[in-house]
Amino acid sequence: MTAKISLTRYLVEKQRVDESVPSHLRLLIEVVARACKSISHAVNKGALGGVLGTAHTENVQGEVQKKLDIIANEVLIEANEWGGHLAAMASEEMDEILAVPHRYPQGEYLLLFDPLDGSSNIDVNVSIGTIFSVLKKPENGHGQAVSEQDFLQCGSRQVAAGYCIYGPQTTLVLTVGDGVAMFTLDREQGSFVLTEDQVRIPEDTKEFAINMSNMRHWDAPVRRYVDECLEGKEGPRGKDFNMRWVASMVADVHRILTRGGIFMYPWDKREPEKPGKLRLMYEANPMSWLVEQAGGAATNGRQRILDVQPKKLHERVSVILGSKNEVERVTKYHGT
Ligand code: P6P
Repeated sequence: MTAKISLTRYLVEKQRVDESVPSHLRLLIEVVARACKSISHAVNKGALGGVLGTAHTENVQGEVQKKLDIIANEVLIEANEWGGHLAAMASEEMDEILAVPHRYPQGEYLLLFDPLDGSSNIDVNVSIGTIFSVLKKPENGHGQAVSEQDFLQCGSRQVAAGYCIYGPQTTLVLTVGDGVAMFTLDREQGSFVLTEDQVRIPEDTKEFAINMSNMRHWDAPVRRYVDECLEGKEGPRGKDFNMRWVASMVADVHRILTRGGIFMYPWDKREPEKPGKLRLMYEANPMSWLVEQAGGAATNGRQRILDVQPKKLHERVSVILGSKNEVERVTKYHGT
């Protein structure tokens, strides 16, 4: 019986081998993992915990907040503010950044998160998740207060990224820049245990994920790609495709990391002034880094998502990610 590798042991061994996980970053990841365990517990209670339904408030995105959105946000803030590893946090659920209170030591990291992605699925018992991204606070002179500008870094500058999916299993998926590892929550031990390491996404796939109800609003390249998939064996692709759409990015990305596929939430004509629906800093960037670290690709149709220079904290982006050869095909169609 091989020894179970806990998240803590995985991180300690990484820290020992190549310093890719300095002690404060290890603390940060472990604190986020503990917060995800608490969120998983609240999610799993459902109606029994009185946590379903809306909170009758809206977030910065103008979206109605679910009670669990707010609970998850508060759990992550309370878990991370005292440890001395963070300078500030940013969340999909908060308009402004949140600097660590002065009563606690300030750290060198910035934590961004979507506390509960896919919350439209909460009340119908479909998988949801927490997405997180870690940046280093830029050296901007001693004593200068942390600002939103400090967060506006390309996704290629992330030092850790991951998500925790609350589904049939609660699984934490993490990269610190040398591959992707998956840790499943062992509820008897109360710890995350390594269940997959060096995850690889197949370069080809027969499965695409997109919200088909938006078809009439898509730009031509996306329409062409999906039409060719639908033409199946008789069409230019010479093979039949399957379709999935969970409407939880975490669940769709987890499936792609597990068996391949392509996920698309592209720009469309419904709100032409917005580049897309998904948020760059705490949805697209962490998911894109995970996908690239697993051998996949992630673009906005024209450039690598991790190279997009953010201008605003809550800015949106068009997302095409997953099996490398499929993402390259869609991106090529955008160039023609
Ligand atoms: P639609 C969830 O609200 C989310 O941000 C992603 O998790 C998901 O992929 C997408 O929006 C679903 O959007 O328009 O299909 O409901």
